[in-house]
Amino acid sequence: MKTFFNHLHAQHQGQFEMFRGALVPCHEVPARADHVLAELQRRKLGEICAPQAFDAHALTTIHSERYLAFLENAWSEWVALDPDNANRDALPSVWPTRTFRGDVLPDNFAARMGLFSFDAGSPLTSGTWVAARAGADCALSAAQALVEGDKAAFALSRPPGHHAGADFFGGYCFLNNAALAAQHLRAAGMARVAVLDVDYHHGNGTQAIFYDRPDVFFASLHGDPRTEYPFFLGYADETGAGAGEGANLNLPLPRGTDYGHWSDALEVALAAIARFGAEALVVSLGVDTFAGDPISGFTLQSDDYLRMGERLQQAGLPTVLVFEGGYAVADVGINAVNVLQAFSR
Ligand code: 6XA
Ligand code: ZN
Repeated sequence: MKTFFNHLHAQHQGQFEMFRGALVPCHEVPARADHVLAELQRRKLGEICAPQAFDAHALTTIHSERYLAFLENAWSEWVALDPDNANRDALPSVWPTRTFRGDVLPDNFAARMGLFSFDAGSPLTSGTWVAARAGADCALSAAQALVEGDKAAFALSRPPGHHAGADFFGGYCFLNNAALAAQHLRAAGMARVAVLDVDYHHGNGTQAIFYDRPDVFFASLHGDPRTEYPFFLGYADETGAGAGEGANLNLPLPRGTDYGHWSDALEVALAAIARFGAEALVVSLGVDTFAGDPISGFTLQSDDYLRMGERLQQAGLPTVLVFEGGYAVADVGINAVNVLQAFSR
């Protein structure tokens, strides 16, 4: 399986995130992707490819133009406010919650940061746009590899994507790589595409992007949002809307879930994807389900990722795997590559 590696990922290097009431060093660090790349190379697993450059139109299929324009220019606006800002990341601190207006685009930069985000855990840095943009190219290139006949492809990039919506960032995510890949497959003629999100956290952005669409099925296994981030989406009663009714499946699981129970939920998701009649699969591959993950609550072991990869492969669909979360940095490469290796066998 080819890996499309984002060689610009380290341009996004946040310093601090707001976490449990304090500014703490970012969990989402460049070493994560480097460990995955090193492990792929160590096991000689497939070719490492540079992504193809896609034009802006590929992004506007998923993200709003005003959000993309904001993201692209945000760093220069931030530094223009105060030259000292060049040394500190931008974090939002005010949001339009219920009863406020979301239709007005304020001039004030802090206000626009809030309009286009949903948490204070996702620092916007000097290289965020460049890294996220190249990551989108990786996801699109992986999808294009399927269009050209490859059975599977891996997009190895960060920042991750599944929390990013059509016009907001959050949860360390800026551009929704999995959604971009799914949409690319649709545009290339695959009538029905499924996104399976196995990250510990619910992929609220992906769900929202496809919620009213009958052509893209979204299934997610994740920590129960009653206790786990992102809290405000990911419940079992979210089944899709309008023409998309029935094309959304959430399988929230309690903290402490091990692979035995997790894989029961995986069977439910894969059965639903098979019933849906997907012609291709996009997997949001977060490995923060690992027992050693510092911000998550499941108890998967490294060997379980081999079983996961084997089972995903048995679904028998052309598959794009997109790297998402996973913060036990020293184990992230082993766990992610276990999935890929078992998938490739
Ligand atoms: C709250 C935790 C963000 C979770 C990011 C993640 N700051 N999402 O791994 O999949
Ligand atoms: Zn996650």
